[in-house]
Amino acid sequence: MLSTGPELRLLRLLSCVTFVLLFQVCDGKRDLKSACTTCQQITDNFNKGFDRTAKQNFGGGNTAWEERKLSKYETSEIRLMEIMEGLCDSSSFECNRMLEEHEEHFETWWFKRKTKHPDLHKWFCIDTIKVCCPKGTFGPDCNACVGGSERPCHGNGLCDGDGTRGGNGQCSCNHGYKGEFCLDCIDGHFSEVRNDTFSLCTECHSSCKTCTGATNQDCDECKEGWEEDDQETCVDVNECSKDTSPCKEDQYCLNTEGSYSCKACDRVCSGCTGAGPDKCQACASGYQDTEGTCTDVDECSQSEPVCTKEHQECVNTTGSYVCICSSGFEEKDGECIQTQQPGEDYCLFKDWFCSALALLILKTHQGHMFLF
Ligand SMILES: *[C@@H]1O[C@H](CO)[C@@H](O)[C@H](O)[C@H]1NC(C)=O
Ligand SMILES: *[C@H]1O[C@@H](CO)[C@H](O)[C@@H](O)[C@@H]1NC(C)=O
Repeated sequence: MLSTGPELRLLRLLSCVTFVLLFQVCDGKRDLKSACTTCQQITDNFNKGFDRTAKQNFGGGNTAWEERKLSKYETSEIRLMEIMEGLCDSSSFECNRMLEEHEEHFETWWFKRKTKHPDLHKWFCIDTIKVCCPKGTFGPDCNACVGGSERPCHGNGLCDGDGTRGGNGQCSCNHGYKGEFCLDCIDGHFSEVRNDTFSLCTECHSSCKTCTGATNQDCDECKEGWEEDDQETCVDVNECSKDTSPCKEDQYCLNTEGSYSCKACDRVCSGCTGAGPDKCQACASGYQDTEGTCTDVDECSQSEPVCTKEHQECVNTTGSYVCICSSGFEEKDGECIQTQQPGEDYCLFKDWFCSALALLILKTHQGHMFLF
């Protein structure tokens, strides 16, 4: 026997590797799904083209001759070609490849199958080239989705691979539902209606963690930030009314439904009970209480002077004050000294100039003395 087995297998492996590189078709699932999407686009575009060419060629008031010509066009190769031109975007590689590969099927359908199989998607994508499955089914053999093909996932989720030759038929449930069949309710939802094939989950009241009905009296357990009152109803906890505030010293507490927030006090306050300069517990330094509101203190007009050095002046600022030197004085080493007049600069220069000149004369004399 010739060893065709291993050779064939090697050949198949090689061609598969080539395909992976060229088209990535060996990596099954995703591409099986996308092949169906591509096919669906093609048949959708075919139907659009079919409608377009129909409108184009009905003018109204046709003569018998024109009508004969039209009815001929309706089923003509020319019309088919016109429709075929609009099936793929020139940029869509997948689409053009599929079309090229199966072009003859369109002619077959157009001339021979159209009347018996009017649904092109079903005839072409599902039954002929087998890249799609009927709705509610999935995978190579078009098996029913979890929950059945009539209402996959019992109408509460998406079936993986639904309508394609790919996927595994498992459900990913819509929000509110869980479980293999999407019949169970997630926490925070309760079951309003439920039997073997139907389930309706509705969101609990915002105060409930789990519940049996829609109001805050139907909670099994209160959510964090809510507590049961004596009627077993979940009511908001006022975090701000507790003995110790949950907020920092320079913040006030604001209660909200199921929670609270901390807001910064006005800057004129040292601690506060709310927003604004009139909600201070005490005034910040540099501010004083005037009729229940904290206002800026003018430190400069206090009986006890705050800027005490000689030639110093006080300037009031918001929340504080600064000491500056009076005009004609400037700050030097923490003291206010008199600003120098322009004339004195020259005087200084003159002194230096004279000393230098004197030194030069002396040196010259020494030179002479050395020379002689
Ligand atoms: C389940 O409930 C739905 C909705 O109420 C109903 O239409 C359906 O007939 C019920 N099925 C069974 C098996 O009871
Ligand atoms: C400082 O003084 C007080 C009191 O007279 C005023 O109300 C402030 O507006 C003032 N602050 C500044 C920056 O001038």
